[in-house]
Amino acid sequence: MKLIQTLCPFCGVGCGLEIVSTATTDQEIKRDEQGNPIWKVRGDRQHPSSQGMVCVKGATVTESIRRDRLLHPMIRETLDQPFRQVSWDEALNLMVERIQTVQRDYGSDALSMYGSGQFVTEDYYIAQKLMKGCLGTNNFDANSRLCMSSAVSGYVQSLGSDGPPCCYEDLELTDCAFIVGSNTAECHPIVFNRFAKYHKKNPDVKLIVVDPRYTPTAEAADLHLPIRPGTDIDLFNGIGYLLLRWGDIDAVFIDECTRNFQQYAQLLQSYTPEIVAKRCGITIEALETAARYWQQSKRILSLWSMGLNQSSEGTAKVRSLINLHLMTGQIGKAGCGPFSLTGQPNAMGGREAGGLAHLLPGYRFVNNPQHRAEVEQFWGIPEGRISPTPGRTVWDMILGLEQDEVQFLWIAATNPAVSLPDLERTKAALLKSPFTVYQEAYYPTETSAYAHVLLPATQWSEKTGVMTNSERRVTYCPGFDQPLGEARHDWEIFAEVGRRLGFKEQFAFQTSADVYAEFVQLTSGRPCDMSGLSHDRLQHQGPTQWPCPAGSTEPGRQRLYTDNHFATPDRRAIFGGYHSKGLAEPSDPNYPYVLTTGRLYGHWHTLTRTGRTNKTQQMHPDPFIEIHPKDAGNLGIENGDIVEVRSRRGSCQFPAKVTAFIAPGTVFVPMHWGTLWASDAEANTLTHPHACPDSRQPELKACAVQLKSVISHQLSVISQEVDS
Ligand SMILES: Nc1nc2c(c(=O)[nH]1)N[C@H]1C(S)=C(S)[C@@H](COP(=O)(O)OP(=O)(O)OC[C@H]3O[C@@H](n4cnc5c(=O)[nH]c(N)nc54)[C@H](O)[C@@H]3O)O[C@H]1N2
Ligand SMILES: Nc1nc2c(c(=O)[nH]1)N[C@H]1C(S)=C(S)[C@@H](COP(=O)(O)OP(=O)(O)OC[C@H]3O[C@@H](n4cnc5c(=O)[nH]c(N)nc54)[C@H](O)[C@@H]3O)O[C@H]1N2
Ligand code: SF4
Ligand SMILES: [Mo]
Repeated sequence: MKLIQTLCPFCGVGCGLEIVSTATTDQEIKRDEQGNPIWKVRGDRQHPSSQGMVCVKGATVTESIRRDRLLHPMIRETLDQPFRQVSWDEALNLMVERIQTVQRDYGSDALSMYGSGQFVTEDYYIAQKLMKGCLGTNNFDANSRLCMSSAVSGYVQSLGSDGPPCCYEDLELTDCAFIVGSNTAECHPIVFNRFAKYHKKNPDVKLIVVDPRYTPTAEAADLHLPIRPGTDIDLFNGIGYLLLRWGDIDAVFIDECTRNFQQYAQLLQSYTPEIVAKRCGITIEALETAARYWQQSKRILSLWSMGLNQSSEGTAKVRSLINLHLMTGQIGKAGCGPFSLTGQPNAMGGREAGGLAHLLPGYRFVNNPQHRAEVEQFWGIPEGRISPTPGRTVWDMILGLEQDEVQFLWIAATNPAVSLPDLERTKAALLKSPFTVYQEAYYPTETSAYAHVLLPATQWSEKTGVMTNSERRVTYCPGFDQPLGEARHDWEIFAEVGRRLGFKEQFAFQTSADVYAEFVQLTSGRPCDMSGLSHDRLQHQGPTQWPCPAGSTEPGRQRLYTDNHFATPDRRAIFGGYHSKGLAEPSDPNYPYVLTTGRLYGHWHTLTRTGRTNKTQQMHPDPFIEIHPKDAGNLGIENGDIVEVRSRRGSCQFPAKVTAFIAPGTVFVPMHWGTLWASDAEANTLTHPHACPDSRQPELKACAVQLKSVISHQLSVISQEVDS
């Protein structure tokens, strides 16, 4: 029996999987009609993060991984031509020539790369070494910009460094989980299961869920606060006000371990329960109950994700939540702390490896001269090669295409023609791109229509690398299946282009273990120190949390800041008090509803895998819009009617799901369906790109829309009957 231990390639929970084949020889492996091996998947009981549990996505992952794959490099001169298959040599030569021409004629900043939290750490490291180190432009950004960047900037500004301080064991040690803007039950199911089991067994343990929707997560809550979208800062400040008034603060911790409390306390004065309850659209009693849970809990664990991060004031929201932990001393101890749940399987690894336009490996920053000098020296590149200015965020790349400033765009492991905001504008910009390379596992995706060059990439199961999950745990993921067609590993493609551009020494790697070995050296002495890790150690010791410095015999550290020393220069955490500016695009009489967008349990993002998996496709076959019965009644909309939803940027049509699970005045649309899977149902046709000034993360969670019933359900049933 062949047994492979690896990590689930879907969400940031990072569950351990065991891939099992009962065959003893290659000939005996069971295969489907296309001759692809059929693997059995089960949870890995030895993986400390998931302890043998998996959700439907992990359990069914192998069904889709060999369907509709991109097999060969393809090129075309213009987007209206068909692709023609070419050799790797021809595709790479074309790219290298083009990079050199663009550099000569426009400068390095006309080059941009847009990557993904679905890279392994080795892919990330090589991609940004190529762009930032060798080509001298910081224009490397990742889809984590749409996902985690507010958590990063919130942690950095409040605690001095990125890095979630908590671990999953805290889920089973807390007195109260405060879940904000996270549908954990559907999006981080195994994190949710670990807490839910413990919650059920311990009636004194509380769960507060803050979400404008009554989600499956909210269903399990002792207290659900269905706040108006975008009012989280008011809520946090309202809780802070009450804790301060009741005297339930940790004065010693505040005094010895923090800065700026006085300003924060001053700011809280205007957050009386009356004002806060009104702004948030909840009752004073509900607000007070939430504050009581905070008051009575010795250990309170906040969990958040996109409901806070995807906001034009995402950093302020994250910091306002961290303030509550600082004022109560609820950090650096078992069972408590501000715990950001990462979205993608290796968005954490991306942060470590310098995978955003303002970062360098080892939690360094491009605008820090010392950080640049350290990295330049280590890479053996001339002093001053790394630019001191943060590169283009992904939205800046779109603007750069509009203004002819981006001349070469390289997209890998993400599907921006579905997932970026203001999709009509995004698509128009992509259409205008003089040269786009798209490095993908599948064909087609919505983005392949905008590519001049398609490069076939291997994906999970075929490539070896490491990924870090939300609790800072690093897992070795071996390649256990043959690459399909001519697909190559992402990091190998980046390295090959680097060598062809003349950087032979910088990209002289033989294996991904070599890449990892180089990368971890750059983390030495940094907050995310992984210098003690290697592929070999991870294979033998199993999944390990960082920090894990070289020479240390510790098996990795569970929690950060246990000594109450933070990563700021004076080692104190910093209160950052904010008044909310509200939504970037609030509703108004013309666009009277707030649209929010998000995810469903069985589907993953743009459906490249879960759309090709029977079980998940059957779970959620079609897009829909959730509307509260009151709103539906006012508009004459009934369940199943086709509703036209219009924002200032475009319109879509969805079947209505009339449900009290959404707050009145708010509507919800899943983000999953692009043009290949449904017509006129792309959530991002409606969304806008206004972003947080600090994290530059767009407000994908709220825009103003109008609704109109276009086809009544009754009529559509009749017309279907007539048709047949
Ligand atoms: N099944 C599944 N799981 C996934 C993914 C997937 O595609 N499918 N993707 C992964 C990725 S990359 C990510 S980033 C995570 C995302 O994980 P989550 O953030 O949990 O998922 P979302 O559904 O995007 O949004 C969460 C909730 O935010 C709420 N919300 C909207 N506006 C506000 C607000 O103003 N305040 C508050 N408090 N809440 C608000 C929404 O109603 C929604 O229920 O999931 C990961 N896991
Ligand atoms: N309206 C709205 N929009 C959103 C969000 C939202 O909540 N609402 N959420 C945002 C967030 S948090 C995220 S993370 C993004 C996600 O958005 P995307 O990144 O666009 O979504 P995915 O479908 O995960 O795209 C990943 C692509 O990589 C390919 N792939 C998988 N593995 C590999 C590999 O190893 N190598 C290569 N080269 N390709 C690979 C897959 O086939 C797929 O096409 O969406 C964002 N957009
Ligand atoms: S919870 Fe996330 S990591 Fe775990 S099996 Fe499900 S999708 Fe995979
Ligand atoms: Mo994400």
